[in-house]
Amino acid sequence: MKTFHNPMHQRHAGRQEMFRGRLVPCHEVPDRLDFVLAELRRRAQGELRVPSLDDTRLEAAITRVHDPAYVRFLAGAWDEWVALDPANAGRDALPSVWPLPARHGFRTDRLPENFAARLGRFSFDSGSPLMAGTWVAARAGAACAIEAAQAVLAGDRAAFALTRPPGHHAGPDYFGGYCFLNNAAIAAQALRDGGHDRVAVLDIDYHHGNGTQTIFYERADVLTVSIHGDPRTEYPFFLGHADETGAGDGTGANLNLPLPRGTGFVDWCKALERALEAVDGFGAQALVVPMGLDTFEGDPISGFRLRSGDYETVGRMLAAAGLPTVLTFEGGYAVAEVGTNAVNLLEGFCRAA
Ligand code: OKP
Ligand code: ZN
Repeated sequence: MKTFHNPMHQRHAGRQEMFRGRLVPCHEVPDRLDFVLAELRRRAQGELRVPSLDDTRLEAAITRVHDPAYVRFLAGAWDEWVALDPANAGRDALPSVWPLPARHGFRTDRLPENFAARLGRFSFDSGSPLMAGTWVAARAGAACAIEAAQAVLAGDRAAFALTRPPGHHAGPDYFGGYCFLNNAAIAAQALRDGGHDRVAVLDIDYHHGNGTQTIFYERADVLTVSIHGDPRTEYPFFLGHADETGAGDGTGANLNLPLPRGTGFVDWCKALERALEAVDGFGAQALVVPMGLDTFEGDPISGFRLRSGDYETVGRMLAAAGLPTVLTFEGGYAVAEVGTNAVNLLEGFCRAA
């Protein structure tokens, strides 16, 4: 399996995120990706590629799922932040004020001039520091997702987009949950645009993929399925509930399988079987898997209990769907084990493919 990775990811290295009233060191660190890369090399798994997509095509693919005003904001955000105060060059930008659309009925087309206000307008939490290298890293990550989709469109059975920052929390016009561009959604759309009429996204990260769900919520051509910690107690709280099944044309094309904190592999697997049945029932021609490894028992911010060996089984089960598959790297914060777990999954997939 080809792995597309972005060396630019290193330039996104947030210092601190807001957690329970304090600024704490970021969990989403560059080492995560480098440990996966090292393990891929150590086990000689697949072929490593750096994307070479040109800017025009990249921009076009990104704006297929993200609002152009949001993309413009991200592209200029760091310069605006530093222009507020030269001392900001040594600090990350963290949002601190958010619009409340339901209560205020605010007009999404009226953008505040104030940068702090726009930072809130285009985000949903304070866990995602934006820094000098964020945009270049996020763009290079999206390029990996697009090239992975292109490899699959060209006939590869599967491809892996080894990206940072992650993507599945990023919505049409907002960042949050460490995510800026929704790599999985961009890949799914690239597969649609490349000729697959029906595409499924099966999100196996511990956290609900709220951004991906929202992007495709009213569409009949992309099924979104997610297995995750129950949002009644787990981040991102406001989406990911079992009764969210899609709307409009997309009615019936969203499936959430929330599980309680503490769930182990046996019950998690049952949910994966249900998810795969839904993918099959939908008649998907291609599959995108936002691949979070934060379901691991040793993950510092999550609550499921999968073990390292289980990921091989997960890979086999995903491959058994028999579909051209793009996998995108999402969560997984047990840094020392994330490489083993990721490559176990990829090897399981390759063995069963
Ligand atoms: C990203 B991914 C809120 C921070 C809460 C955010 C977790 C993001 C997980 N201030 N934690 O799905 O692995
Ligand atoms: Zn996660």
